[in-house]
Amino acid sequence: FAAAAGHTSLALADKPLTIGFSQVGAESEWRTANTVSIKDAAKQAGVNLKFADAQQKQENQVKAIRSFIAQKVDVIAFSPVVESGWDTVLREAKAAKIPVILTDRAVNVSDKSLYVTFIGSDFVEEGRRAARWLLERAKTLPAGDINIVELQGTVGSAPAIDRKSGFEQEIKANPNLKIIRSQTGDFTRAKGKEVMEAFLKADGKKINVLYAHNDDMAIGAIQAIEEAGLKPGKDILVISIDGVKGAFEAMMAGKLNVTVECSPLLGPQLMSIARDVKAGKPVPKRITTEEGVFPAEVAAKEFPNRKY
Ligand code: GYE
Repeated sequence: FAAAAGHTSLALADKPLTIGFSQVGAESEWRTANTVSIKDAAKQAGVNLKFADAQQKQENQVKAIRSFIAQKVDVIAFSPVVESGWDTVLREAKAAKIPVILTDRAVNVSDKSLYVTFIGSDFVEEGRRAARWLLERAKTLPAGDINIVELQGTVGSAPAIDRKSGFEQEIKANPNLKIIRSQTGDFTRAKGKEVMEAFLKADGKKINVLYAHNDDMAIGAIQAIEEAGLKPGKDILVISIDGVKGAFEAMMAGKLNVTVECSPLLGPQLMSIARDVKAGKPVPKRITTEEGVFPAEVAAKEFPNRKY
């Protein structure tokens, strides 16, 4: 061992950064792409990544974070499934002097020093963008009420809360736009389909527009619309958020009208910020992802450029 001592100290100096990451789950195409991005970026950056999938359950995330604290990781990062209920475990991380980075979703804590930074999209703006597309489209529709049904994301999650409020703020500009039903589909295809079936049973032909908080729920709902003998994209306009490949395919098939982009490719940014945090460099408290809006008309042209 003595002979190897020199190597050992070198290895210690180069000790790779260890990040404990608690992921929400695998509920959507978005989430799968996000996980791939984080794992790939960690590999590329030589980061030792401890990855835990919480299967959409906050209690599993709390457990994962506690285990990262026990393992004394350098940095804890996580995408909080819901906004509230994080104070205790984040205080434990702070007491252990382990910095916390939020990715993708925000938390609602009174003490903002419980996390160093939040990297992710502006979900309120995404909701506004979805509504703005509809406000424009509404100008071409016959006069009278435009009945909207809404598929919300996971109850209590930042994207569900914010996408709802951004959309509602904006559609007020046209009093004919009315949300007649709104229910959660938990960001999954299966639930999106199930809830849309219930909407169709209740209101059938009255429904003019579906606003889904993510593409997966929209894709599930499209199936329900077709099974009900209606044409998604025509009889019922379909608006969603994320911009995953499945959404572009649905647009090219004429079944989805628009998707508002929300990028899951947060891995590289997370690795470089984690390094800065570990090195004691100051980082911005909020890092907002830049994204666009893709209506069906540009889907075929944009499809080859899509990375998720
Ligand atoms: O829109 C949805 C996913 O938090 C932005 O979570 C993310 C959302 C995304 O399941 O597809």
